Amino acid sequence: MLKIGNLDYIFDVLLGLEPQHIVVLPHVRTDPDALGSVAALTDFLKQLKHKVEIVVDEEPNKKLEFIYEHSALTVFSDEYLAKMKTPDLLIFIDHHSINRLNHREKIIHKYSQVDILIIDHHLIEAKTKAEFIQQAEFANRNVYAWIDPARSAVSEMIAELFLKAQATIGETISLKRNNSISLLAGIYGDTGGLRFSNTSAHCFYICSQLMRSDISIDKIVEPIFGNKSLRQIRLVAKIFEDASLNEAGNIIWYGVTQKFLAENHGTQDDLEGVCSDLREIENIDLALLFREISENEIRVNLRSNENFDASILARHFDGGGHARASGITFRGNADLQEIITKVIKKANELMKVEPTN
Ligand SMILES: [Mn+2]
Repeated sequence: MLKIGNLDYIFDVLLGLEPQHIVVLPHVRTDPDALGSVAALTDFLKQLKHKVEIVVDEEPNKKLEFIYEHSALTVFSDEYLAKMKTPDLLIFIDHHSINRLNHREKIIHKYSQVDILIIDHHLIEAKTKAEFIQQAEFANRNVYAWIDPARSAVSEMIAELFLKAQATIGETISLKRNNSISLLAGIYGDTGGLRFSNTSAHCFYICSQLMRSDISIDKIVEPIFGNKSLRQIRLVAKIFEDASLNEAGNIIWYGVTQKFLAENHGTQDDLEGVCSDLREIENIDLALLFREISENEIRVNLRSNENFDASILARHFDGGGHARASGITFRGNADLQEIITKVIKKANELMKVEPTN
């Protein structure tokens, strides 16, 4: 598993910057980890006297507002791009690819020589650091990266930056209560509330440090995992009712059409977490939720257990992610049923050759 950079390296890079204009870019469709790590890192940078902007692709889920309520988010538009001031540094958070920026890819093309700093925990496709840096979007600029797929969440990594700052330059940077809330929310999001296999001893240690800010954990758990409307629960019940199983009974899936959502007065936000819930059924090694986003876009969530590496299946269709949680996006005039058929066929094939551990 390739890792690039480390805490000490990125800490020194950040501390060495002259005060400057920084634009922070989390991945498209922000989740608790992207929002929590971006909010806390932005405050870290502001304490170092930088001028920082966070630019997102779309409005985040309102339920997650408690994570970033102390930060200003700008939703990207072409008007914004036209009057945007040239940044001195661009930061990728919780992803390491221009493909995860969606519309904001235009920022990278417009500022083709501005340095990029990356903090991420997703698996790296490239075999070596040299190969990684060779990607077209990184040409003609400096790239500073700390990418560690062994970390549970980028929020865990940003917490480490704060803890290192407290230990070394405590008078300049402090970890505030709202930073701890953002970071715990990020870790809770990516570990399913410290339940997934990415929850390491180190992750527990970081959480214990963040909990010292006197936080009641239910204030984080409730908005992320609870707080569901009856309408949403009923919609999810229909998905469970009609989900399909493969012959071996270890793969479960459901295709959500736009018609289904409209008939049940549902939104894409209602589907957050549903794939993980499907995976929790006994004997299920892989759960897939196919989501018809528009006529030209179908998105697939994949969740698995230790018997199957979902990222291998995702990468086969140009998707990506982690071994237990991955995603695929199909663009172009795609037929939901055709996509379901071909992804499930491949999943069944891989399931046969995948060694279990
Ligand atoms: Mn993450």
